[in-house]
Amino acid sequence: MKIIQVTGREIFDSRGWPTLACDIVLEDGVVVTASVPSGISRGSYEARELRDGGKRFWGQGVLKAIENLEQMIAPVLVGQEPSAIELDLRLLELDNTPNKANLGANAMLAASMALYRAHAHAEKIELYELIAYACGAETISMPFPLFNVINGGLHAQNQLLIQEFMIMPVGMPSFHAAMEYGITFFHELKATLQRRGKQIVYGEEGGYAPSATTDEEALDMIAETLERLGEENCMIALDVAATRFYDHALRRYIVRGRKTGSDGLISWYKELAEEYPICSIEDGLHEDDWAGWKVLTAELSSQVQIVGDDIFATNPERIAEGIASQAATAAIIKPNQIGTVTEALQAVRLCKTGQFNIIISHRSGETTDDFIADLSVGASSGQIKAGGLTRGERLTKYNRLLEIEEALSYS
Ligand code: 2PG
Ligand code: MG
Repeated sequence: MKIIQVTGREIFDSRGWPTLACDIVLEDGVVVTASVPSGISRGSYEARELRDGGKRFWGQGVLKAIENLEQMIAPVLVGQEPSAIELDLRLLELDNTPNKANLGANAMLAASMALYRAHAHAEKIELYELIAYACGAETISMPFPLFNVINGGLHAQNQLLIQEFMIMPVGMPSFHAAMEYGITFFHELKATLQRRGKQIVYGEEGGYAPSATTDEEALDMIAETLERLGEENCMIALDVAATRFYDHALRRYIVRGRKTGSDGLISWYKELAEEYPICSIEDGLHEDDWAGWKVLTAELSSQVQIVGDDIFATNPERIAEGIASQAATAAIIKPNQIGTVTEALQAVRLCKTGQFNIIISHRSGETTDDFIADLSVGASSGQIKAGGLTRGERLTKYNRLLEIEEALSYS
């Protein structure tokens, strides 16, 4: 089943910015499609997303990336069997840069995701089965979801420092049950917000974005809702996204107008973990603060999962360093931070060998592509964060997980 055509298309993401879709046409006439997301709170170690520059869409167009896809990537793929890993490796050779600066990580990832879909189709298997095979895994499992219920930081127009307040239903018998809890919580949280006179506003990732004067106020509203629903079934997870408020010139974090070092933030996290049922803290410190990360992990990891996002950027080399130096206990995996699905799977395998937990993650600018749902099942990642419980581009990932769980229950 050979590839007969590869084309790209400029589409628009959940924030109304251009992004890229790739269509691969196979010999049997089937067309598989994939589209790539884009983040706002991006780390500096992420692979390079190619944007056009110039005036059109304030420089954000992706026509150059499409040109690369059609003029440089397509000739490598057309006429070949859609063997995803092999072709991803060919694309890496073709790009031949450490950060995808030649072809563009967006052009490469669109092709890579579409290749995985084409490969699964050619083998007549599900995408998550192909991913499990590519991970060398014999079994698969459904992930625990981290639902983003309150948005702050760069994802909302409010005063909250912390970017994502998430809930993680635990001890649930199934993904369906976790989803039922999440949805119920989300509607109950709306009632809590309304009772406190908050306007119902949504953030970039489909959680609420209330005006709250402190992060503790947001946590109180979540805790109050948890109490009503039975808190023994649910924990709180945070993505602080601290890279954003680190001032490199001052070498200090700027927290509500006050300067602090990593020690100040670590003490704050300890207090929060005492006060609230927090099970996970992502990007508690900035992407270069390796010394601080080691202290954070030493002091808090017995109680809380310490998750690296910007610091690792789904880069196997950086994750290996994180494992070796005990700078965290978990890594976020976002395929567009590294540029190909095959490298994201390498990162997954590395985490497993090094006993790091894994959270497969969406981006704030998303499309309706549900690839990461299959990725989380095939890679048996254990955890996934795909945003809040409104907005189609978020729900499509959760709904695909419901579909997979149902299919697995019949097999
Ligand atoms: C994050 C992500 C996704 P963004 O920091 O984890 O939630 O945000 O896509 O804006 O980088
Ligand atoms: Mg993050």
